[in-house]
Formats: sequence, C-alpha cells, structure tokens
Amino acid sequence: MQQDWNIRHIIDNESMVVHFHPIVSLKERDIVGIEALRRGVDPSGALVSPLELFDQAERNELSLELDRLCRRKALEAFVGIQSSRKLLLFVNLNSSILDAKTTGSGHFLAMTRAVGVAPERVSIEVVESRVSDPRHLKDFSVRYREAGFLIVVDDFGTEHSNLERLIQVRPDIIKVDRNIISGVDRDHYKQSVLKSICGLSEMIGALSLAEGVETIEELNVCHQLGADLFQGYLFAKPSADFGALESDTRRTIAKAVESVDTFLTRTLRRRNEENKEFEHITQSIVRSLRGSDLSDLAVKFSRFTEAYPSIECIYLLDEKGRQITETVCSQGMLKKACRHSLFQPAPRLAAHSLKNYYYYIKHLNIGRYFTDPYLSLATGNLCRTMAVVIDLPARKKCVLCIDFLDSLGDY
Ligand SMILES: [Ca+2]
Repeated sequence: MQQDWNIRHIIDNESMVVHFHPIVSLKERDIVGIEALRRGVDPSGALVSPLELFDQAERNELSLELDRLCRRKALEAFVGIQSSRKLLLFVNLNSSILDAKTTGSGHFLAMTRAVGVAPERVSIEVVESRVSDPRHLKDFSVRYREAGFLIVVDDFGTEHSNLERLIQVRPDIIKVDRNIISGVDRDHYKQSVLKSICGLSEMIGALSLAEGVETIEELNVCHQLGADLFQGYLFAKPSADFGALESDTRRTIAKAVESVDTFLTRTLRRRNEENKEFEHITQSIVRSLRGSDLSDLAVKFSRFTEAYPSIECIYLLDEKGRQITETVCSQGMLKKACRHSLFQPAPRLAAHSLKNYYYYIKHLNIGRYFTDPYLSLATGNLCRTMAVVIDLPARKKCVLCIDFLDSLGDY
C-alpha cells in the first residue's frame, strides 16, 4: 500500500499528538507517573504508530530530529497537566541515537528547562540493549542523573538485556518487559524471572515496574512477586485526554487494590494450611520411624510415598550430610524422572553437605529446616524439602529429607 505521509513533512509541521499512559503505585493507591507515547498524524488525520515513524526516520537519517521533536512535544503536553500533582513524566529516548555528540550536548536538559519543567519531574527511558557503545549510555546516565532526572531502563529482560550495562546505567527504575509479564500468572519460569528482577532492583536501590499488565491475575502475581509499579491496559489505554484517563484509572486502582488484598489473604491462608499439612505428615513419619533399623527404611519410605500423594521422595542423610539410603520416589516422580537420564534422584552415598537444608541444620544447630520452593531437577516439579534431625538405634543425628510437591510456587 502506498504510504500517504512522509517523515520530513511530519517533522516540519510537528504533526504529532502525545498520548499518556498512567503508571500506578498500589501502595500509594494512585497514579505516580505518566509515560508520554508519541503518535504521528498523517495528512488525512489518521494516526501513525511510533514504529512506522521511527522506521521512516531511520531510513531518512532523521532519527535524532524526530526523537528530539517527540521529547519536546511530550514536555509541552506535560506542562498543561503537571500543576500541583506530584506526577512524574516518563519520556522515551531513542537509545540508538546516543553517541559522543548527543551525549555531551545537554540538549534535552536545556529543552526541559526552556519548556518550564523541573528535571526532577522527568524520567528518561532508555533501552540499554539498543545502545551502540555502552560508554555513551553510562556518560549520559551520569550526566542526566546529576542534573536531577530519573533514569529508567525500559523493556528489561528482552532482546540483549545485559546485567553489566545495568550496573553502568544504575537505573532508578527498571521496567520489566511485557513479554515476561504476559501470562506470568500461569508460568512458573516467568514468575521466577520476575521475582529475580524485582529482587535485583531492590538490592540496587531501584524500583521495579511491571509493563503491559492486562489482567487482574497478572497484577496479583506481579504484586506478590515484588513489583513496585504497574502499567498496562488493565488500568487504562493510552489517551490524549488526561482528565478522563485520570478518573478512569483511579476507579480501576480502587478495584485492583481490593483484588490484590483478597489474593494475598487467600495465598497466605493456603500457604499456612499447606505448611500445617506438611508438618503433620512429617511428624507422623518421624513417629513411625522410631526404633527402625536402617535395613527397614526402604520399605517404610515406599509406604509413606504411597500413603501421602504430596510426597515426591524421601531419603536419609548421615550426620556428615552423606546419603545413606536410596532415594525412594513416588510412582509419579519415577515416571517423570525416567525421561531424563541426566536428571536422576540422588543415589546412596551422594553428598548433600552443601545443600541449604543440610547446611542450615548443621551450622545453625536447629532440629528442622523447610526450604523455599524450587524446581526439582529430576521431575521439573516445584518442591520444598523438609529436613528434620532424627535418631535411629544404630545412628544418631541423621537427617531425614522429605521432598513435598508444592502447589503454590513463589507466592
Ligand atoms: Ca517505554
């Protein structure tokens, strides 16, 4: 199809509208920022997507010019709504234009002041993976942070995201890419990645922001796994009408807070019930092992795996952390483990001395330890290991390990 607009014309006539997309804090129960999204307007008045705009600009070597125009338009639109609210403006910087010349120009700082916006109210979104030379990104981040701006790493976790560049940028906010957020409530791997990024953000003093939240289920899980801020169609679609956007978003926030609260309470209750059940099973197993010979254990362990479907496997360690029985597995676990010759249950004499369940018991001198959920190498199931010190007639201070199937995952 013939394109009926040209990029030079759009830039010269500043044929562009800014749409805002709210960024929400559930703790504050409010909109804390708005991302400015740019849309071109063609001669017929139809909107042109940023992807098409930037693609055309690149072909015509107008990327820098277009990017600067977009940022100025964003600032100008923000002036009208910033008033007394503590809103932050999030603007996108086309990271591929960062080179020695643009990094040192101070152009955006001058533009921000000229438009009448305080740098402290502006967050600059950079996509670290698209920068040609990481040194320019580092210089840019240092310079603009010193001037008062917040630095945001956009789309983190996609393309060639890189932890080293994250260290160089030292962002104030990390936006977790929408691909990780989409369907996060149904995917344990995504949950683990999100949890790690949120943990990492916390450790480096940055806020984590979940992008592209579209369902209440995704929001519940993102919140539970530690995301600080949220953005996505669940709250609002981008719009040029900030007044309407604000009231719609506030209504959604109120409902979202209620849902997150219910989800949290329900999860805590289920976790508590599951802990009690695992505790109860463990106590009953420990009681029935009293006075047992080592040679009886294999038969007894098999009985336990049959009697309690939540048990994946059982094994016993000596006081040095060496496994002294075979790993006795449930039938379901054996079926799964057979598929991978690489991942087999630990054999007799395997060393567990560096495993956290043994390590904590030994060095903290405690009687039991219950691990967080982890993915079992043997079956790909989520498990938790309950390790408990028991005395048998022939051996004192053994550590009985029971791997329970976990139904709740990381939250
Ligand atoms: Ca962005």
